[in-house]
Amino acid sequence: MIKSSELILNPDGSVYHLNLLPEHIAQDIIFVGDQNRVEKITQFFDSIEFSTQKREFKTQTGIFKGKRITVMSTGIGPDNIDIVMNELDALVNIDLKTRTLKEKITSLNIIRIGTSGSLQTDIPVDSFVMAKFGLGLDNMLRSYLIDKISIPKMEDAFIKHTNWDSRKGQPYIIPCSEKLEKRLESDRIFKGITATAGGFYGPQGRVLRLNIQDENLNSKMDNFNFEGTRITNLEMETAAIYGLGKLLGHHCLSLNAIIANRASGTFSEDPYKAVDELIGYALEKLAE
Ligand code: R1P
Repeated sequence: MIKSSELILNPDGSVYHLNLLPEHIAQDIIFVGDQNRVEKITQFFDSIEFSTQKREFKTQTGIFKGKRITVMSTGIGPDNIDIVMNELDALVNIDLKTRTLKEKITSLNIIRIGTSGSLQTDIPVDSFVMAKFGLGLDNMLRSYLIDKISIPKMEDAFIKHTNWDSRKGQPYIIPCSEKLEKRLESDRIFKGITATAGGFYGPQGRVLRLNIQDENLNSKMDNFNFEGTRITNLEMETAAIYGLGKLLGHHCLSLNAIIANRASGTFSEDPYKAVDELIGYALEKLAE
């Protein structure tokens, strides 16, 4: 039995941060960072059966073209992903009344629709990127046992290529769900490695008033190439989603609208349009 200090439930029996009961979520779940993006997606639904919000975690479940889908905001960063993935998993794989593990694992399909900065000059603003791999620079996942799901050969090549300072922890690389990759891919999407940072400024190489540990990291990431796969973009959730998804038995895929190009120093003139287009793209693919 899992103690009440470890799996915290609200008085109505819902999971602590997400405020959800098992019946509130669908098997197909869309993650967004920004809570205001939830309704940008559900506005296209035929009906909405459930809405709630606690802190940055806003959830709506409804029907899009006959398919039941949950849309949920995760807020920013891998630390939030730790909360969202564990609590979502508890909803399907732990009996919340008896606080015991269920015998049969239920696998969720989790698709992130995010915004991100491109690291490559030829991946322009307003394009879409699919993360074939998540590269975690953030360390959150290192609290778990990840040796069986990560890709040491690729990680070692990255560590060597960037001369990574081990005091910052050890980067990890996790693949996406091939099942969802096939379901959501097309010619118009760039594929590669999405790097996930544990912060927005220094951890992503931005200098305002503080010097950073490695000011050349982004350019070293630009030209990292592992057997033909390169790092396409930098954001703050994908690798953490992939890692916890793989460990818990869920299928995960991350799509990002490129709103900034860090290599050329440009920012989209209409970032909302790119995000809206990616939402339309992903919804249609999910409904197929
Ligand atoms: C930073 O501004 C946030 O935007 C990106 C980053 O991953 C981070 O969460 O994604 P979202 O727009 O999905 O939040």
